[in-house]
Amino acid sequence: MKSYAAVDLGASSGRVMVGRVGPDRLELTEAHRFPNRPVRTSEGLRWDVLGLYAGVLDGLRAAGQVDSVGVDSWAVDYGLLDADGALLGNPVHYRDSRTEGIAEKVWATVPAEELYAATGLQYAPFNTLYQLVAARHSAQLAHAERLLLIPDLLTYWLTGEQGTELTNASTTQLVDPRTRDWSYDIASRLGIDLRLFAPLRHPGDPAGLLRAEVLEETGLAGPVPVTAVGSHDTASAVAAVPADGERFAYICTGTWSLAGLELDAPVLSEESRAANFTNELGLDGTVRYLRNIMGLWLLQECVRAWGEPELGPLLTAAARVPALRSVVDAGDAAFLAPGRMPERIAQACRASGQPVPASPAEITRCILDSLALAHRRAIDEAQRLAGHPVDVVHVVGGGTRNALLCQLTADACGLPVVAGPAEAAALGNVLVQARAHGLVGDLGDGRSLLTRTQPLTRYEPRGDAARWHEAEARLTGG
Ligand code: ADP
Ligand code: LRH
Repeated sequence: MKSYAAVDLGASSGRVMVGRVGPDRLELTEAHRFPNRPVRTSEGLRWDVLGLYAGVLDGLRAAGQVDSVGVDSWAVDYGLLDADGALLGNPVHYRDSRTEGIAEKVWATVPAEELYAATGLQYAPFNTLYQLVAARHSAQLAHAERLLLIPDLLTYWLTGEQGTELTNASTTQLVDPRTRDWSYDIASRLGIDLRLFAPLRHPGDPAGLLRAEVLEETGLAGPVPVTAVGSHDTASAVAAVPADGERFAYICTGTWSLAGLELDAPVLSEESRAANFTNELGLDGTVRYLRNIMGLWLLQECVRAWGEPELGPLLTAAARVPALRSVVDAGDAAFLAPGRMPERIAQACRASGQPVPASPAEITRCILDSLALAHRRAIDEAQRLAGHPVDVVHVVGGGTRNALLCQLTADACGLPVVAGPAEAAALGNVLVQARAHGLVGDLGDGRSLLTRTQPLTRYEPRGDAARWHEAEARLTGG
């Protein structure tokens, strides 16, 4: 058996997981989990990246001796380094308001249609491209010699080596999904200097060795290699979807719901742009064709506002609330910013003339019904736009621990849901490391290993399609 440490930083928590891999065996244990709490400073919303790095070091110490380490995290955000390699400021959080109104400025130079045709990325205000345009006149960017995406920044701190891992680079909106290389034309028209980025590296590439200080701090015996993985957490999570064949859809449910398909080539049609589907790059030449849905962020923010009650009793109470009384558009970017979430959800229900949920149980039910409805729309539309029909929906990520959400998703989609693994991103991270060291084969081999070794739960649709159709019509006016 070989051991791999998967550092997986989600927007709500970071964890260091240990994957033990051997012939027909794959076991995952949690070495350390720590909260990821953004901080609002006088400058705006920032990631506490040093706190996260400290959590990573604690996690590696708890993990014990491993054969390699891989790092993945949420997408799009970055740290800037000066000429000495020192971090310039705290990385800006993608929910920070600095990108408001920036897209219109970008589209005046490169029309939205052209941008989509060149990069395949859905419009999201926080795509790195918009962040860089928003920061254009900042002193930090003026002094920056290097931009490292968050997992690449942590890898740099662990190893001293710099690179830009491709799956996460594809979320910058500066990569062409056909060539899987930088989109030089888009960058130059927007005045973005691609020399800021370190050379591209690919999942499976070596990313250096743990530095001597890191070995000392974690108690590990060197040399310990760091291996580039699908460093976008969603790339790692999709690599760990325990699917058989091609006729499947997936939903990565955590802070976000990322719902869509795995394809061989991007879909760059105007219809696809209008439907706001993205084409992110995955392992082995695959494309993640998906839509971002607000996800369990809606619930996380309500739970924060309610003083952090336990999820179990809240979900039990929500299951008793009548279904589909009120739904909101869980794809609406109006829910992106933090704060006052229960009021904002109630207000959206009031504005659309639906009953206004009041108690935590009612609001939770409204969120889960709305997420299931958004899952249904994304999966229906993805199949149509890509001409790629599916028979099953795989749900992975923290939301698989929410049985009500999984059942509602099966009901809404009218398809069986196979839920699990909950720690898909960490498993995808481990599988890429194991593969780089010759222990597992291609994407399909990894998936079949997961099917054989990980506990999965199946939810059958309960056949109330008309009710979901009616609820959808409430939102679309159709
Ligand atoms: P991220 O990687 O974006 O931080 P995760 O994949 O860790 O997100 O998922 C976090 C979400 O999982 C939480 O917001 C919560 O709604 C859900 N979750 C976690 N544990 C449980 C649980 N025991 N029961 C129900 N839901 C849970
Ligand atoms: C999920 C995720 C998602 C991105 C968002 C910024 O953690 O990486 O795929 O769109 O964060």
